[in-house]
Amino acid sequence: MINGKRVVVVMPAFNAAETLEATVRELPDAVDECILVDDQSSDGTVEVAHRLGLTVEVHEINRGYGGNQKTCYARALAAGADIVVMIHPDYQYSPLLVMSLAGMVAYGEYDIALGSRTLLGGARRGGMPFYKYLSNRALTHFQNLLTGAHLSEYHTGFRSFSREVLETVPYANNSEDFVFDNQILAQAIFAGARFGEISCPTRYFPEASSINFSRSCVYGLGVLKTSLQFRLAKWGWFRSSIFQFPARILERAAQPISLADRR
Ligand SMILES: Nc1nc2c(ncn2[C@@H]2O[C@H](COP(=O)(O)OP(=O)(O)O)[C@@H](O)[C@H]2O)c(=O)[nH]1
Ligand SMILES: [Mg+2]
Repeated sequence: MINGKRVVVVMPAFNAAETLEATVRELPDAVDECILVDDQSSDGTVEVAHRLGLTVEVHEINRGYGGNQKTCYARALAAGADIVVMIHPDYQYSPLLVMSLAGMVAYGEYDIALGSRTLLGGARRGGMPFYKYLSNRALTHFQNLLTGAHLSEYHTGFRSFSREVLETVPYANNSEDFVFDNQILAQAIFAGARFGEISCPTRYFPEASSINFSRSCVYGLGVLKTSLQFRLAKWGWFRSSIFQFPARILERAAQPISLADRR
């Protein structure tokens, strides 16, 4: 609990048996519930999760990282979350900062808070490969131009959301693949959500990073497409399925006001 709000941590997991315990052990006591969704891991992720006392949900088929997050958010909302914090179970991000991210939303200042690896320059220090760093910076710059937001990065796997954001954005329409991460941020910007950021150390080691060069390229192209879709939707020229909002949001999306003002 923080400020009377129920904090639920969600972990989209795929072969995280080696790193899960280290991640969970650093979760602050104030976290109310931790839900792990397993996407048909072939290692002992599910057994470790049960042993650590997490709430566990197992996909019957491998759906992908985006499909995994869809289940994570649906389960967190069903579990009564006021604040949902996603952190990867690969110990790449710092669980010690979970309540910092949650607090930025729980006290009402922001609708979404991101743990940024590029703010204050931690990404390269943490071992992010140079090509990932370069594409992160280039894609972020491009997205900032097209969305008008000024985020330091769009690609972190460490985020907190208010319940209202997750009930507002049509994330079920998003990709089942990695670009889900990018689409949900674009949707939130479209809806006028208020974004906050903190710096977050990152750790790159073999178990923390499985996305190879070709999958990164597919992701990068998806990011470009998402940004263009955002711009077209914003101009009212073409609204792709990921920007199919209820009419009340569309009317107000024209003005950059916060979700909090929309009640
Ligand atoms: N559901 C699902 N998740 C995946 C898959 N591959 C990776 N992940 C998860 O996606 C997240 C990001 O992938 P990761 O390899 O750590 O990427 P990187 O750290 O950005 O290089 C991790 O939490 C993985 O567990 C997959 O095929 N399916
Ligand atoms: Mg990782």
